[in-house]
Amino acid sequence: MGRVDVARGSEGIGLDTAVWREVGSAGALGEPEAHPAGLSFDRLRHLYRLMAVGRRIDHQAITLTRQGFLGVYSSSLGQEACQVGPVLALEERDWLFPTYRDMVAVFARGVDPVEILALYEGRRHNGYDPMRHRVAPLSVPLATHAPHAVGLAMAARQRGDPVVALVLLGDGATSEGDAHEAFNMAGVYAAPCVFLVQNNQYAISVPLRLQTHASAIALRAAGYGIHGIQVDGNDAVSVHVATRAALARARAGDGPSLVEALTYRLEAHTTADDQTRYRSAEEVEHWRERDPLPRLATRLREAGVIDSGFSAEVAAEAEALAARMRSALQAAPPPAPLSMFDHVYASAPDLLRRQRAELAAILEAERESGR
Ligand SMILES: Cc1ncc(C[n+]2csc(CCOP(=O)(O)OP(=O)(O)O)c2C)c(N)n1
Ligand SMILES: [Mg+2]
Repeated sequence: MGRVDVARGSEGIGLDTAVWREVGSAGALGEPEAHPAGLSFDRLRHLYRLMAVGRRIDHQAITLTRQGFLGVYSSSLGQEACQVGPVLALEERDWLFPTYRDMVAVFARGVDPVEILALYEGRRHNGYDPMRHRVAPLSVPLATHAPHAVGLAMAARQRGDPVVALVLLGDGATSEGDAHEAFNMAGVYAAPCVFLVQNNQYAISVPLRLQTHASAIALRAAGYGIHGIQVDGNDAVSVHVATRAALARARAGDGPSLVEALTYRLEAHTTADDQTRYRSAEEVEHWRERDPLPRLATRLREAGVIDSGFSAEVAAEAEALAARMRSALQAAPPPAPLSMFDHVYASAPDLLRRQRAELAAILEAERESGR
């Protein structure tokens, strides 16, 4: 198990308080500090609703993969607070840069899960319109979307457009050169970016201790001269409010932040992974007890924010969406083979044009021979 102690958060303090640690000017993590959350009951209910529905559609995606309707899927079970909390802190004009792990985050941004899953279906490179939702395509190459986000944020700034880019990336992705380049460039140019690292303690089978010898990923912020925060990523209120503060800082021109959200993925890396080969059932159980969804639900119920009627309403909404995913994905016709060449280049290079022509000729010959 990782060396981190995640069991902090604002539990026991109240829903009107968020807790996080900041990297101080001496380059060390400070003590956990409490901040006013300022969330209305409606906002808290919205947070819970998206997390609960997100969990249901995540599970549906796993089932659809087992049934052969998706090629592969990477679940975010247990990471719902990190997925929904930060996204709810975005303004409409902001941009989100997600990874393959972040279907629930993109759903929280308002994108139809059927469109999000087009990537896993292997049907299209990307199923939704990035410009319409201000959500970049799900990045499968680790951290390559981080420099893109910095570029977008810098461009927006030059145009006087108050846009902030929120980049989601994993603990393993922070070992990539692209992450370093993005953190550094964002720091130098005070780009309005927030890098939210979902530290789920594994990069596939590789535990955090083999990714970094540092005691926390947030500490890296000091080396780039940017703001660093470490927050309990299983505490939805804290991760939402901490990201909101980082976004406000970026929007005010005070530069980027690196937010490390401590969490745990309760499912295997993807549907193609066997997690029993690298971690124990006891370890997973330990984290299941810290599951962010029941944790939030209990607090909301105790505070009178939600009741059984509301939970039933959310469950029905989740079931309806899962049913729509099933019918849409099961009924979808196979993609036109030539569409794989679309949207790769603005103007295709010769080699790709030749490959396309070759495939078109093969398809035509097959059609003529009636195969
Ligand atoms: C540039 C690059 N190298 C390797 C891979 C293969 N790969 C896919 S996911 C993964 C682990 C990533 O771990 P982390 O960043 O912690 O994200 P998580 O999957 O835990 O959400 C690796 C190595 C890749 N997708 N891209
Ligand atoms: Mg990870």
